Amino acid sequence: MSEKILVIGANGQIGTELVNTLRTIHGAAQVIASDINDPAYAIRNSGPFEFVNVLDKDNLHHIFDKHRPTQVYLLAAILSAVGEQKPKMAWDLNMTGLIQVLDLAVEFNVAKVFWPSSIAVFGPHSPQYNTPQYCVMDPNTVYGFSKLAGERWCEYYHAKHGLDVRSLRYPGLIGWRANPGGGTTDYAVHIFHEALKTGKYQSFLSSETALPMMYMDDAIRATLSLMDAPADQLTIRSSYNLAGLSFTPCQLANEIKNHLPGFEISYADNDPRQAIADSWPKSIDDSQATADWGWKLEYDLPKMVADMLVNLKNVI
Ligand code: AKB
Repeated sequence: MSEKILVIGANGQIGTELVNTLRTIHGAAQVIASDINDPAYAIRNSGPFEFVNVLDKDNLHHIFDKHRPTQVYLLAAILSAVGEQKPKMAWDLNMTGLIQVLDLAVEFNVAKVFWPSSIAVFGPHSPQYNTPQYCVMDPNTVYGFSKLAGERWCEYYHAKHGLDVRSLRYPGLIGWRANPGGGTTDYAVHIFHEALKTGKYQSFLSSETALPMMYMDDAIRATLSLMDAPADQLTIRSSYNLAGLSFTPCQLANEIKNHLPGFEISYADNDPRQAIADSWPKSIDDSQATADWGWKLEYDLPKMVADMLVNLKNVI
């Protein structure tokens, strides 16, 4: 059966990469990109596009009815840093948007739904190192607890409605094709842009703040592997831990210096994103993803930095 795939929130950091990969695999016409804003440059002319506001149920219903998707990726969300500036809006978008899409997926018999969760579901009392799949979870950002509640809704729709919904707890994502939009891990993308443009960067996180991160190629591969896995192999219907690699701003800067020896890093004091980062895990245990659907990371820090610099140099 040929797939018809609807990507909601296609303009974002994950969406622009995912849409292009899905179009390569399934054909451009089979992948409907949608967003509340004009299509991002990276997906503008590569296939069909619809304007969608996930908070507008009639609009969403019309799009489901028109395209009858077999798979839906719901990527529209407000991330951690912006979420703290607009807490009610973040809750509304992240929660109402998800529930409306889950309802429509049930109504239109969508075969599979993907929804991203995050390492932000963990909080200050979660184990900080090698954070397990199941542990204390007390997120203290609106983004974090909207993702945790969203995970519960996903598991609930799977249990009550038989909806095949799948999810990953993404670490911070690093890619050269698109910019991140308002997260705590954004420094790890901005640093590359500034290293190439100006040769220096001021990190808003302190030099020793370790966080789990992942190169976009690995993140897209993880997403598609999870979506391709046989349903009966999946033991987690909330969201799978995904580890990536853990490093500090200082370690990332040192790796960049191996390619750009004159690069200079400095560190800002008192950025509100520091407290968010301090409440998140430093490393993650993703052994369940490996056991259930064979997950294996490909990009370590040196490989990621080399690939980022080579590709970004050609587009900025
Ligand atoms: C953020 O920093 O908010 C996101 C995330 C880790 O989910 N990149």
